[in-house]
Amino acid sequence: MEFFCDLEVDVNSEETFMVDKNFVSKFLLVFSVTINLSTFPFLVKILASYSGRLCKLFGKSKGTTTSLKVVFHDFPGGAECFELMLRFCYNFGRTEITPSNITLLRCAAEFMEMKSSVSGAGNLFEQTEKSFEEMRYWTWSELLMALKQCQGLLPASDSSGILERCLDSLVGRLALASEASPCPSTSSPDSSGFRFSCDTKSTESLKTVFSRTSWWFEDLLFLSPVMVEMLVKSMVSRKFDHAIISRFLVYFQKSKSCTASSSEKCRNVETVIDMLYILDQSCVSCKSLFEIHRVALNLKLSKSSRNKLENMIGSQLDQATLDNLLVPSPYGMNHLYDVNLVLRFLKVFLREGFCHLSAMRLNKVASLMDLYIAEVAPDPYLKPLIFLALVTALPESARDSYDEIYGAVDMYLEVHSGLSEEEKMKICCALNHEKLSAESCIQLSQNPKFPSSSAVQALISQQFKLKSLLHATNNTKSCADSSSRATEAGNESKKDKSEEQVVLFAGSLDLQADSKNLRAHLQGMQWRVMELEKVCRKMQIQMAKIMKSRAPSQSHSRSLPRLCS
Ligand SMILES: *[C@@H]1O[C@H](CO)[C@@H](O)[C@H](O)[C@H]1NC(C)=O
Ligand SMILES: *[C@@H]1O[C@H](CO)[C@@H](O)[C@H](O)[C@H]1NC(C)=O
Ligand SMILES: CC(=O)N[C@H]1CO[C@H](CO)[C@@H](O)[C@@H]1O
Repeated sequence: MEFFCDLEVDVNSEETFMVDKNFVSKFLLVFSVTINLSTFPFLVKILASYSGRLCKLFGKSKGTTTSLKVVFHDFPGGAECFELMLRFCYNFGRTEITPSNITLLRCAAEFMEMKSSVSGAGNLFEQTEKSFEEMRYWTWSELLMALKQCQGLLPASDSSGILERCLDSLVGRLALASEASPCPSTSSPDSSGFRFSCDTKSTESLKTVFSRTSWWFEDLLFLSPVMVEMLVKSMVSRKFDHAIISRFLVYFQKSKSCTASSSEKCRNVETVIDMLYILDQSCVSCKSLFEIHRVALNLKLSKSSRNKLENMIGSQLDQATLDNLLVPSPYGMNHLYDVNLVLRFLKVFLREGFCHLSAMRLNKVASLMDLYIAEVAPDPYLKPLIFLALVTALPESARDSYDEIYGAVDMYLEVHSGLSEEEKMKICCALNHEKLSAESCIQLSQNPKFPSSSAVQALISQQFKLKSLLHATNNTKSCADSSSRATEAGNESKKDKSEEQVVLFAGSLDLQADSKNLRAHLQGMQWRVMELEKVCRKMQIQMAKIMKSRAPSQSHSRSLPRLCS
């Protein structure tokens, strides 16, 4: 049967293939040119003999039309891939499948249903399958090329499983490389069996390790955010070193940010954040997180990614620096720095619970907050409640000294002179007076910006501190007197002096006095407090000496005063 018709195949509205009779011999594709085709049945037969899909289509229209148009909307890989598939057919299934076209052919084979039930043993699907078995012999660049094609063939490459195979192969090679002889270009003798992981931070070899483990970063910059996500998930499931993954993600984000449009940047940053979030957080550098945070300030990130980023930063707030925290306020807020952000960081940091946080980490954050509070205190727009929230965010045990806070409160009261007495009181209550040094206490007691009750509190606590210190010293002394008189006969006179002063101190304090007279009273007392501080310091030194001299026999010298009393 012979009839004239055109075979027109519209592939994804990209290109229209008009097939002419010369095509059979020349493998020529003519685009958008209509040529009558006398040998159509022959072409139909060839194509249909390989493709189940076309077979079904042509079968339906058999003999009834003179012009046939097939429209594919979602042909994987588009025109290029369709052409490869045609070549395979017109070459009667004899073709070489290489890493450069295997993924395209495989996707085409699946789409066109080119399987054994249609064309027997030589079908395209099985031929690609055989070639995939050779994957482990592919070179690195062949693998990269295949991966690149997979990216272009999404989502077909994902649903067919070839993307997963390529990623698996890639991650397998990287894991092998980072474990055994890492960088292909370096052949240092010490490289065998070397393994870098986040908890072995050998300072000396960090640089070489970095170049050894990061040689592939550049090669994978072509990945789209979706592919990065798949790669990282594959790495994580294969227990790939999280420190390296983390560095790759940061590198990826940085490298992409210079060229990308704002919406691309946003997607890149979101992906990087989401992936960093699934890693072991001890492998994610706080510095990098802040860098990402800075980039993200100008982007409209999703709420979920923003929260994740803040959570990651908050949980390692002890690694942050003052500069990191001085983030400008978001548009529309009138205070200078984004204080609410820092409060959110703190909330995350403390979420672990005080008992699970080491004192060292807590102290570090407290010192950082002292610096931060001092920095934001002069901001005239900073509301008392927010300032108070900053000061009270950490438990009192986090700070050994409240001197810095005293300085910040002083500054805050200076700038915000219009505060009500009640507001002032609230802020001053946040000061732990017992943890103020003598100097700060004295300054506070003379400071007209502070409510007088705060001044009283400062001095009472100072007095209390001295008393207990003197008490302890007295006990130690009496103990020393009775048990080791011989070793310190020469220091006797000094102790007598200090005892005199204790008496003086105890006799002159009457803090219940009327608060009008108080300031004058307190000022007069000031020098005595200073003197007593000096004495105390001397006594402490002496005490330490006594303890030392008795150290061999006393294993727990700290409880010495109590033992003797
Ligand atoms: C696949 O690529 C190889 C090498 O580039 C080529 O020889 C072969 O013909 C290609 N296969 C098809 C079906 O086009
Ligand atoms: C010091 O110790 C003696 C007894 O050793 C005691 O009588 C005296 O009250 C103590 N003084 C103080 C200030 O605790
Ligand atoms: C501060 C002081 O005078 N210390 C002396 C206490 O007594 C011992 C033993 O006599 C001396 O060695 C110290 O110098």
